[in-house]
Amino acid sequence: MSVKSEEFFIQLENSVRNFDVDAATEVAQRALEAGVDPVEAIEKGLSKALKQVGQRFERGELFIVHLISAAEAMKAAISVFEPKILEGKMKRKALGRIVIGTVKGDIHDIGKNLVSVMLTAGGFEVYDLGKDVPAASFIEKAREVGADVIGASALLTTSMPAQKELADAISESGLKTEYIVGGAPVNEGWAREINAHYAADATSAVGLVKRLIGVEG
Ligand code: B1M
Repeated sequence: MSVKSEEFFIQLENSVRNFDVDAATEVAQRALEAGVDPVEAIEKGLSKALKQVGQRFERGELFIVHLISAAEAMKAAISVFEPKILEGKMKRKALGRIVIGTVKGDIHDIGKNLVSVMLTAGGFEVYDLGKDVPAASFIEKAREVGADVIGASALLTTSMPAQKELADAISESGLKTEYIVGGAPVNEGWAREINAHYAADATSAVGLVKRLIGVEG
């Protein structure tokens, strides 16, 4: 990682920490112009800051309005990076179909959106159902499009049981789809317990999906 990239990561981190949408947008644009890798910028700058904001919220130093403003700054920068991430990476023929969403009771969607973008950039056809999605909607969409994989994100310990409900719904549906889960409180052990596969971040989700459906590239 170059010194130049490192400087942009710090500026991006600061823009989210300061809840500054304009700065986040402007730094993201300058970072792209300077040739900084957008995925690295999201992981090493923006995500790092949002995690810190979350920790301060947990300690009672910040309020919900701060979480919302920090998320807005992060989203603004991501919308600058997104076209670059997708540029030139879309394969002509889709490697597979994925239905993805954030589970019922959970409205966190920044991480899930990143996973969707990375899977799209990785050559998959992605059907993103959004947030607060009931298990039945995942099943219905997966059946409709002939999905190879269903992916469910959960950011709350209280919404993790909805990942299990979806695992049960998939097995009851008779669908032959693979099931992957992720999100900050989720781990390998939980995934194993509910008969799912686990990806820690958006980049590893792409590798996992490729392995699961046996495609190269
Ligand atoms: Co909330 N929130 N939040 N929040 N929020 C957390 C999750 C929390 C940990 C903060 C804290 O207290 N430290 C805490 C949960 C505690 C717990 O359950 N143990 C919390 C809480 C309590 C809440 C509310 C209940 C607060 C309240 O109302 N009192 C409320 C819940 C509302 C609801 O969902 N019903 C709430 C609301 C919100 C906002 C709306 C304000 C906002 C979300 C905005 C949005 O998403 N559009 C928000 C935010 C921003 C956060 C934090 C600060 C940041 C989350 C984030 O976007 N991270 C978060 C703190 C934290 O996570 N440490 C927090 C960046 C993102 C890139 O990372 O989502 O982890 P992440 O995604 C990663 C990986 O996890 C993985 O890849 C992604 C990219 O690498 N991944 C997958 C994610 N999904 C995947 C799926 C996969 C594979 C990998 O396959 C399918």
